[in-house]
Amino acid sequence: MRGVSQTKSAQRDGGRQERPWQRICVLGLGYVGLPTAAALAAKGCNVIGVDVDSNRVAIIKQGRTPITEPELSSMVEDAVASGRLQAQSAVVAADAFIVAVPTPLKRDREPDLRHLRAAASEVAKVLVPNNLVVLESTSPVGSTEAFCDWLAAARPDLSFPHLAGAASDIRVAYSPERVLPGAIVRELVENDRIIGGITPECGEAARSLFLQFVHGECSVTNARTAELVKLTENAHRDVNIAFANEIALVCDAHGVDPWELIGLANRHPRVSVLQPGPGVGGHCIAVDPWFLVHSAPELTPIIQTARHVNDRRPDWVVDRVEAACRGIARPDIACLGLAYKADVGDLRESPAIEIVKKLRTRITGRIVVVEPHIDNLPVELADDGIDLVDLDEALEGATVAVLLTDHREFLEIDPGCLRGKRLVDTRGAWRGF
Ligand code: SAJ
Repeated sequence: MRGVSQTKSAQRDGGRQERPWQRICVLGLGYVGLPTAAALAAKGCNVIGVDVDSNRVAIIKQGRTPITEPELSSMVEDAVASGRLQAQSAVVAADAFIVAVPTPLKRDREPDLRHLRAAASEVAKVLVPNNLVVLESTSPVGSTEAFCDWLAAARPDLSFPHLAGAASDIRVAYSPERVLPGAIVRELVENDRIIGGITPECGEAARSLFLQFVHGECSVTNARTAELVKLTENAHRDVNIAFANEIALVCDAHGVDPWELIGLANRHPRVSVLQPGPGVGGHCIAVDPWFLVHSAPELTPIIQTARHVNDRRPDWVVDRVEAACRGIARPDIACLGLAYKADVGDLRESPAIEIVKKLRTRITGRIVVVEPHIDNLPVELADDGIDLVDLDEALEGATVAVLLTDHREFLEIDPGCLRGKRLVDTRGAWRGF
């Protein structure tokens, strides 16, 4: 493994001198690909953003963004208006390709690499010598080498680094995204980056590409290490959240407030417990640890247990709501928050959705949802006779209020509005009410 660490300005200057990346094709215009494309366009690159979703392409072509994320809409608007970001559905020839397509799980929790394969087949059609291809999608260890194999099979006329080494026609590297939804634009620029080259030359080429807009340090290593770093980061967070959730169960059994307890434990100089909650959502932390488990089931008991601990949280919340409803013939339940975490509108893998669905099957009464970041409920809830209402309406009639997401709006609720209601607080925000 190689590690490179330089001063930030030296990195950036070095990057510029090494290799100019003028025309860049970004495959996948989602939470990672679109901000990356816009950031490169803002630095003067000509960026072709490609997505298989024609709706998404049409929205971006108008200078709008299909993703709600601070600062992103003005960035995309400027990039499209300047002509430096062009959205389309076909992959075209470029100096460098950035692949940021989804890598979901199959039903049996096996990593589903079909979007990566499709990207390889499209990129292979337009490759020319000296091109650079960088994978950003969170992927199982060995995926970048597999990607090289797919490219090489499609283009026997070109040489690839996993076989030809430093002399290869094409450079291939892996550089995982690390951005936090809710702060993507800032973190894309400020965070340190890990860059794993198939060869050291591939790593350096990719580093010079990212130094066009990254202010954080760019550390170069090999592709396998970079793939495993990404999976380790998210599994680490999942395990630590599971620890907090487990401690919360113990607190409950002893009649102790878990948030007070964690606050006090964290005053120890070497303790940093995370926060318990209704479960782990989002498209990353609830998914990526399975990539590690799938590759080494016998070696990962802690990671697997953490996943199960976090996955059981929604049932625990439903039990708590049921207990709160005891003695009320037809409770009016206000569920506050549907997004997977505070101040975003992202509902993917949100435990709040599972909780509301289970409440519907277990409790006879009215259930309303407040989610300030969406205009319509997901079909699965709307079909279940659940209404999306505003905060005032929800609290007015509610006998039971359940806090599922700690959005700013809910933290600012006047305690008087909750008086007389039975409260289930899964985020520790209404303590003392
Ligand atoms: N959560 C808790 N307790 C906590 C922290 C989080 O219950 O103390 C819950 C949240 O409510 C949410 C889930 O965990 O449901 C995940 O939220 P998050 O804010 O921890 O992470 P994500 O999924 O939004 O973003 C993560 C980040 N990874 C790490 O912090 C290691 C981000 O940097 C990654 O880029 C992102 O995954 C990704 O795309 O992989």
